[in-house]
Amino acid sequence: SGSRIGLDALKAKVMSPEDAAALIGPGETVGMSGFTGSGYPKAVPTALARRIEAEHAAGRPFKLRVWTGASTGPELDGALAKANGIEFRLPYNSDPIAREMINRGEMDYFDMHLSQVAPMAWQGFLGPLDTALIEVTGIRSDGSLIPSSSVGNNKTWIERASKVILEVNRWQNPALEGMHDIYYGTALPPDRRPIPLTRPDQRIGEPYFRCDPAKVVAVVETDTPDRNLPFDAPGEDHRAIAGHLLEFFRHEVARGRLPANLLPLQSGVGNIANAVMFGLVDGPFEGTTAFTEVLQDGMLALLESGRLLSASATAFSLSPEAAHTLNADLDKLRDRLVLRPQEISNHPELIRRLGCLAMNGMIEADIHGAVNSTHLMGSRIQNGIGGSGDFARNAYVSIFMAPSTAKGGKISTIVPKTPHVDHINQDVQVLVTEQGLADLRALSPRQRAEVIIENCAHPDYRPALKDYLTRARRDSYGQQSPTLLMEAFAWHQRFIETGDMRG
Ligand code: 0RQ
Repeated sequence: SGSRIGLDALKAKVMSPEDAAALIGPGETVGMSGFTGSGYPKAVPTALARRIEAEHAAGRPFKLRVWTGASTGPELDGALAKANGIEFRLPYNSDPIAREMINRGEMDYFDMHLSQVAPMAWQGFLGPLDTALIEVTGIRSDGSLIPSSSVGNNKTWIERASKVILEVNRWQNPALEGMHDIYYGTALPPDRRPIPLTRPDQRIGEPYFRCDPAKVVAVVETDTPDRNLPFDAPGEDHRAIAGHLLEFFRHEVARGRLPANLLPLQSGVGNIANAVMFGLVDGPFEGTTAFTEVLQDGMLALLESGRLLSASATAFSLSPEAAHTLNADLDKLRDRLVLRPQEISNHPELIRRLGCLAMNGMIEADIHGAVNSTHLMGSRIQNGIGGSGDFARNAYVSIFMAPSTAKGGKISTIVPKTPHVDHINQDVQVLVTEQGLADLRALSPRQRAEVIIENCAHPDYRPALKDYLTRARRDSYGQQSPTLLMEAFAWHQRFIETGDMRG
């Protein structure tokens, strides 16, 4: 295959991953590409991890500050975390090695809203950005860059960094060219203007990243697939959750509260969100659209079925089989797909304007409808808030879902009070478990408690929740959100002590 580097000045900068890694010094802040396992640099981070290990073995400190789009892959977060080479990281992470280090207190993790990363970088208080390390599909003759399988924060990293290192990945499908929409109209206050997007499939920017070739210090050629982790096959619980949600949408359409083709869908990360999209393939809704952050297997199936007309996202997050399907069908599907910077895919202004139906997974919810998306037992990070906050606060309907129990029934995901809150009750309008759906819109906290326990809690935990609520309604200091402070977290403490919330 021919070279994907169309500019001679940059062909001259092709080098090995080791030589490129040598251009990054200890203490640097590196802005990496990568979003939910796609489009992340694969060769230079691995070489960098080897270099860091060698430096550490020689007794020399070497740590980086790492900024990304969202989660990456084992060659990036995994390798650098294993080398103990990350001092500070933002935002969303799902790498298991990095997760363990964060939970041991050995790595600082700033778990922020994904839409806010780029604007905060521009506001300046995240500090200077030394290096942008970005995977691309190709380099054009004018030096502009063909983005890869995710866009993330790449536009911002390329603009803000003092130097740029590019990985040109031949594995990425050349048909990706033209699918991206890079919007260059954002600014800081007082110069902000409305973002002119009124339909999910609309293009408002350019298909390429602008990049000053003089800033590019290294180009590395790779031929390596994205991480592409498989999803769990949808289980009984997942199918039940999808069923309740479809019933809810049908009901809302029948009541005239949603159009027959629904509103732009947002589907979160993980197995449940994926299963719900598969559920929509068999549902009655035609002519739907998606304005979302990641495009998982289920949404690809929905596109292939023709029920989803178009999808706007910032990244693919596919299993190996689905990545294969996408690559085979990309010529057919590319006009119906747009990949945008995460600042745009997750923009509160656009989510509110379009009226997204936000469907996100959760760790747990409490009886008043506050949701925890991130922390186990109040203190251990699982992944991060990701885009769930961007969508939940601004959606037309904000939905959270999970099986009613975790860890084989030892944990109830409906609890008296969640010890960590990502989404306050005002940002949670519908809760769904395999037991049923609770429509919380226009309910007071006391009314919510009854509906959530009745519709969503597992029968094994329902009596204990009812008992708690009865006593809270008798003994609580106030009756707006009845709570027994000394008992509220006892379920979590019991799990920590005995491995079972039931004791
Ligand atoms: O742990 O893997 O050790 O078995 O959490 O749980 O059931 O596989 O659920 O894959 O749908 O992920 C909230 C994590 C759900 C995800 C979360 C344990 C459970 C398992 C995963 P194991 P499941 P899913 C836009 C939207 C935040 C970001 C977001 C997430 C593991 O959806 O990261 O929404 N969301 N972004 O056993 C203890 C509980 C538990 C529990 C589950 N109550 N207590 N452990 N688990 N519930 C997209 C982006 O932002 C990129």
